[in-house]
Amino acid sequence: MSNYSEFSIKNVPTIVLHPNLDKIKWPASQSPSDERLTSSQLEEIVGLANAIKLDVNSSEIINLSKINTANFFGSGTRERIKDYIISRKIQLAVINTQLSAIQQRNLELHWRCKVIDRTGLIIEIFGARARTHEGGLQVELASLSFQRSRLVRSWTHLERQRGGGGFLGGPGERQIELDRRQIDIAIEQLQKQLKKVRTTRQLHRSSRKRVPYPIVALVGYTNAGKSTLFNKLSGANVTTEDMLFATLDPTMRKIVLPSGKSIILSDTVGFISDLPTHLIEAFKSTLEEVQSADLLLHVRDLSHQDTEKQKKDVLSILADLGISKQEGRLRIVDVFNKIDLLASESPPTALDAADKNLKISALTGYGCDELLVKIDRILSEDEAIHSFALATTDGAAIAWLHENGNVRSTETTDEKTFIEVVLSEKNANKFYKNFIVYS
Ligand SMILES: Nc1nc2c(ncn2[C@@H]2O[C@H](COP(=O)(O)OP(=O)(O)O)[C@@H](O)[C@H]2O)c(=O)[nH]1
Ligand SMILES: [Mg+2]
Repeated sequence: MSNYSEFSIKNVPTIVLHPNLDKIKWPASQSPSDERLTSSQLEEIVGLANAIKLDVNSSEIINLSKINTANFFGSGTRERIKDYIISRKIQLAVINTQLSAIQQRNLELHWRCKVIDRTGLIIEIFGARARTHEGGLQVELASLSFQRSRLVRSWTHLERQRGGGGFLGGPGERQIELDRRQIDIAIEQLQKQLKKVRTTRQLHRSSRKRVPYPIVALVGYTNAGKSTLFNKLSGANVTTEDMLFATLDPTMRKIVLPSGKSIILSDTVGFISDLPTHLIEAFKSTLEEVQSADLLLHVRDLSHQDTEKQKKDVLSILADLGISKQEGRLRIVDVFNKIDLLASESPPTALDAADKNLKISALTGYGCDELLVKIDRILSEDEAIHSFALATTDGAAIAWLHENGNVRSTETTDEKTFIEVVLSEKNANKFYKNFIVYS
């Protein structure tokens, strides 16, 4: 995954800890079918940390039989991790759970490094990925609500402390009440801004659509292999012009298909299991380009034991965004990845149904050429050659065809311009709707 992103926390030495709380009684509502293997939960959080280029030195499952209110971990674990942090000069600890503000602060004091929890990490990722003004505002809003919820928690804590005459009583309640009011004002302002931005969103979208290439977006679960595939497909033929494009937006690249047709390939954050509800809006805003895509490649980790459940989750989130297989012209195509891991075993049922062109290994490159051919075919499925006779003075229509179609020939007389052009069905309809056509 080369030159992929440039964030300030890039390459920070990091330790990732996944507290396994299975030994603690869970509410009955948590059905056993929702349980995922602890190891795949660890894998997911490491994948998330990698997504923003943290340098993960070490990752570990820590079995807990109870949670320490003040420090989250018991003292034995805390000391052991501290030794590791000091010896390896770790600067960031990511804990895959929800920490209270007090727990976070105490761990930071004890370990002398920055500590963030699952929600904190997800907010970092969304912040790094927010592409539009609206997306940025959404993430800021999520971040403020997160801060506010933690203020409330530490406030109750302080109140308890004062009752016992503790030294934390001093700055307490009043300051926190002020902080809270400030956050509320900021939240209110953000919500107003968001409302304004939303009303002009349609405008933004149509200007984005001016990119004269079809957009193919990679969607799927975290760790499915989207970024690996993105780099594989775009790595082979990156020109200087594409590099410029890549620095402007590292998650979108122009690639050329075997037919010579150019497309924009778009990588996405990916779906995250158990996404905290107050982050859902922010998450959706990272998927804006998905809504204007011409084709979605649903990258699936075929080696994952939950691959079918993951597929359902992804389709339901897409449906939430108003995207479904039946709707409109958008196509969703499953791409079966990590086939290299299955080679020796008997293939699962999902694989039997898979189009043989779409079994790939993003890592080894197996099947990637066939995938490009397949994309080519799907995108040209609804294309047809159209012949138009336009008024020669109708510069706008002629320019539009050049921009949105593949012009095969033109012939100009004083009055009329004859154009033969390959158009997708969508663009042909658009053209008939917006321009006067003589025949
Ligand atoms: N064995 C194998 N590993 C893969 C393949 N594709 C991706 N991976 C690995 O899966 C992990 C997650 O990949 P990544 O592209 O970051 O997933 P993303 O979260 O969907 O963007 C990385 O460790 C990749 O090296 C594949 O085809 N085979
Ligand atoms: Mg990725």
